Amino acid sequence: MDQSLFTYDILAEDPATHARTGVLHTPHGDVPTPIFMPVGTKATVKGLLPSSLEQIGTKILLANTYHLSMRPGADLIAEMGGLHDFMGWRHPILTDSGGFQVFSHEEFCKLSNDGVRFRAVDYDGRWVTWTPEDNMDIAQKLGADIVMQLDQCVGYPATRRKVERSVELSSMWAERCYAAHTRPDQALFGIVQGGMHLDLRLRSLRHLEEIGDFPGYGIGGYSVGEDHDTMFESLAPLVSEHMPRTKPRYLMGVGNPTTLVRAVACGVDMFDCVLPTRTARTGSAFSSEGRLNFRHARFAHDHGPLDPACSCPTCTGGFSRAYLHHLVRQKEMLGSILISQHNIFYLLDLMRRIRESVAAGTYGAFVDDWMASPAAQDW
Ligand code: PRF
Ligand code: ZN
Repeated sequence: MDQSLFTYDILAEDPATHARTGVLHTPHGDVPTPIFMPVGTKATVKGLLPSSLEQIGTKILLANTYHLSMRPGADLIAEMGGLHDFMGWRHPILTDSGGFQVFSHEEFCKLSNDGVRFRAVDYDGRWVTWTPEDNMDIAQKLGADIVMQLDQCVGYPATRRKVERSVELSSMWAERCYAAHTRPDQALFGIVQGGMHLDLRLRSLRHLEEIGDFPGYGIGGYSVGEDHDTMFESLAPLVSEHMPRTKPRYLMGVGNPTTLVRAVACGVDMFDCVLPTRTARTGSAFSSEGRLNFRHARFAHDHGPLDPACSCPTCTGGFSRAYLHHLVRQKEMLGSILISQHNIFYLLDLMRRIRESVAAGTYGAFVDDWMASPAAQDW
């Protein structure tokens, strides 16, 4: 299919690392890369207005096919003019297939070559059957700019046999998604699986390249219980040596700041994660000083802003740490809102600084400085 609406221009490549910076063109606007995509699973980034998301620099949002197909349903969203109109977001949107959510309840999930049968445990518990064609039908009704193939993600640790089977299934499903996908104003990305086994990852990638000309590739099956070094052992060679240079590469479900910095150095272009919003709702904030939890009594009398190094509306809006502590302790929704706003800004601003550094050819030094800073702690 003609996907000429989705060209990817690489603007600069860093000389010392595999990082690159570029622009992904979509029907709802351009996305600069590397980019972080805030997660709006149910067609809302919890607690944030679209205008706030714009204000803090969001370029593209992520939503989820599984959740939206359960409620309010893909037909209803199509009737309302598609996801952009429905949620009042005029900029690019990516929808994940929902495979990941389905498999997170493994005991209620039956796989076959033909697709997946699962219990919608987050909703009314009914059994749902999805073929790859069903999944593409939903994705095309929702109408996001970018949609992901149906895939199987396995946790860690897993037997090699199980990972191998997930690669086989995901490849079969990729082929059927590719054939079923017809919207020319929407890009379909394939997803590379293969767990921590580089040879299985390469097999998965080769299958996708044989199927056709995907305009971009997801990298699934990481951040599923392994430690970071285990992840980078296969991720680094996969991305820097084997994935096609001219296509965007999207590392799915990864969003802790240090992992972003390291993955960009391998050549990853896109990320999403619930971490900034989910942890905000427990009072946890990213900061230049590392992780801060506003439940902690040490903030009770603190006049300062959340992060003096941050220029987001929370940090420049006159809200003291003492006030944030009070809101979090009282479970006031404004606490979640203010910290979510800050956490998303923090990642978006980090990505902006990364893009500038890659464009300047100084990303090697950026990574070294980051790793030596208090912000580099693990989440
Ligand atoms: N597949 C899909 N979505 C995902 C993942 C995956 O493997 C992950 C794994 N980190 C997050 N989201 N379709
Ligand atoms: Zn801030």
